[in-house]
Amino acid sequence: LNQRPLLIWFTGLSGSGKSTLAVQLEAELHALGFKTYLLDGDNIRTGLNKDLTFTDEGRIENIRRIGEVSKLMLDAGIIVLSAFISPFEADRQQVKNIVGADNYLEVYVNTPIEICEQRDVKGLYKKARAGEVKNFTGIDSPYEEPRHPDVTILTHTMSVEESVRELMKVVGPVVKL
Ligand code: GGZ
Repeated sequence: LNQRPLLIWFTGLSGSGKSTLAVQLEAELHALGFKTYLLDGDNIRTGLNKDLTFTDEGRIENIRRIGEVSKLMLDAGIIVLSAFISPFEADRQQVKNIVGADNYLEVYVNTPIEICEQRDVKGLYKKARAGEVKNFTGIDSPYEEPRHPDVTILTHTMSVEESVRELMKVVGPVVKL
C-alpha cells in the first residue's frame, strides 16, 4: 500500500481523550494497511524525555524533541500519531515548522476542563486541586487553545466511534497516494 507520511498531532488537556482517539485512529489506519507509530507519554516521557519535568521549560523541550523524533519517522515513511498536551501554541507551530506544514495535521481534542476533571482517570486533578501536584495544566499551568486546528473534536458530545469517523474523513484523503 502506497502511503504518504503524515504527523497527526493531538493536543488537549489531560483526560481530554487524546490517547483514546489516537489509539483508535491508529487501529483503523493499521487495519487499512498503513504503517503507523504512536508517540505518547508512555513511550516518550518514560524514556527519551525522562529527564524533563512539567515546568514550562520542560514542556517546551518535551515538544521540541517529539517534533524532531516525528521528523525522523516521517523520513522513514511512517504515519506518526502524537498525543501530548502540548499546551503552547508556539511549540505546536515549531513542530509544524520542523516537519513541514504539508506533513502536519493538528487535532484539537476540545474537552472542557470540567469534563476532564469529572473523569479524573488518574486522580491527578484531585491532587492538583489539593496542591499535591504542581504546574498542572488547566489548574496552575496554562493551556493555550489552538488558533488554527485542522480538526476539532468535541469528545463530550460525540462517541469515540463518531470522533474516529470524523478524523478518518480528514486523514484518509491525505495519507493515500
Ligand atoms: C499535566 C501531568 C502533570 C502536570 C503529570 N501537568 O492524563 P495523563 O497524565 O496520562 O496525561 C498527562 C501527562 C502530560 O504529559 P505531556 O508530555 O503530554 O505534557 S506536555 O505536552 O505539556 O509536555 C498527565 C501527566 O502527564 N502529568 N504531571 N503537572 N499533566
